[in-house]
Amino acid sequence: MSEPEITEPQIAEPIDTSCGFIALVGAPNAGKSTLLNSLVGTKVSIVTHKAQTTRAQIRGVVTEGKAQIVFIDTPGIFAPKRRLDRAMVEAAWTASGDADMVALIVDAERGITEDVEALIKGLENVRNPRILILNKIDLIPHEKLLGLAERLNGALRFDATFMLSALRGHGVKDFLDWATAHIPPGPWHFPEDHLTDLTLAITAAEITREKLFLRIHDEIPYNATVETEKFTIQKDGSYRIDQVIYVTRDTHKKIVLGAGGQTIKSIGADSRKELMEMYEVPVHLFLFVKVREKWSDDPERYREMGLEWTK
Ligand SMILES: Nc1nc2c(ncn2[C@@H]2O[C@H](COP(=O)(O)OP(=O)(O)OP(=O)(O)O)[C@@H](O)[C@H]2O)c(=O)[nH]1
Ligand SMILES: [Mg+2]
Repeated sequence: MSEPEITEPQIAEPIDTSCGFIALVGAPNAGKSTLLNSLVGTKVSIVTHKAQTTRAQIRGVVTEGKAQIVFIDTPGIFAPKRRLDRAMVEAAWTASGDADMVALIVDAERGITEDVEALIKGLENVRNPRILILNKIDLIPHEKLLGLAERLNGALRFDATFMLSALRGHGVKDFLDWATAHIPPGPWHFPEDHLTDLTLAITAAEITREKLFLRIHDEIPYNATVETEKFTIQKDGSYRIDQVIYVTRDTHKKIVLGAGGQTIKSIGADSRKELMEMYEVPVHLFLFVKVREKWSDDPERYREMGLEWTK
C-alpha cells in the first residue's frame, strides 16, 4: 500500500478588497440620478426636471483603490396608482432591501414632504446601515439645513448624514470617501473599468426617453416607453439603432410626430447627438412611433425595462 500523499493545509488568501452595494432611494425628483452620475463621474442614468424619470434600477460602479461600490439608482418612491407606478416603487424597495447600505436622498429645498414621511416609515424595516443625504444644498441657506438634518435624524436613526449638491458636485467626495471606508470586505463584482451593467441597447433607449421627457409636456411621456429593437455595429464602426416609442393613443402619436414629423425629428436629433458623444462613433438612429394602447399591461414591456410585472 502506498503512503497517502500529504498535502499542505489550504489557507484561503486574505481578501484585501472591499465591495458593497448602496441603494439610492428617495422621493421623485430628489436628485438620485444626478447623484449617481456625479459619483460615477459620467452619465449613467437619465435626468430631467420632471418627477418619475427613472423607471428601473440603474447600477453605477465606482472603483477606487481596493474598494468597489455599486450604487443603485432607483425610481422615486411615491404613492403609486397605476401598474407601472407600482412596479417602479417595488423596484426601489427591492433595491433597498437587497443592498448593503441604503442612502435616503432628500431634496433639502422641499424638506419633509408626505413622500419623505412614507419613506422614513418604510426604511424603519431596513436593517442595514442607513445614510441620510440632504441634496440641493445650493438652493437653501445653511441654517435651514441643520434644522432639517436634526428633524430627520430625530425621526429615524441614520449612521451618517451628508449635505451635498449632486448637481454642482459639492460634498459628493465626502460621501464617497465615507462609503469607501465602510463597505464590507469582499471580492469585486465588476472589472475595474466597468461603469454600469446597462447594455448599449438599454442606454440608447433611455437617452431617447430622456429627450421625449424634455421635449414633450403634459402626460404623454409618462404613458410612453422606448425600446431599442435593433442595435447593429456596422462594418465601418458606426452604430445603427432602430427604436420604437410606444404610446397609448393615436392622439399621442400625432403629438410625438408633430406637424410634418418635426417633433420626432428633433427628439431623434437630440438623442443621436448625445449617443454620438457618448460612444464616440457615428450613430444612425431610426425612430418609429407605435400605438399600443395597453403596453403598460404587457409583461414583455416590463421585462424590457427590467421591472417585475405583477398582477
Ligand atoms: N439645484 C440643484 N438641482 C439639482 C441637484 N440635484 C439634482 N437637481 C435637479 O433636480 C432635478 C431632478 O433630478 P434627478 O436626478 O432626475 O432626480 P431623481 O431623484 O433621479 O428623479 P426621479 O428619477 O424622477 O425619481 C433635475 O432638474 C436636476 O438637475 C442639486 O444638487 N441642486
Ligand atoms: Mg432618477
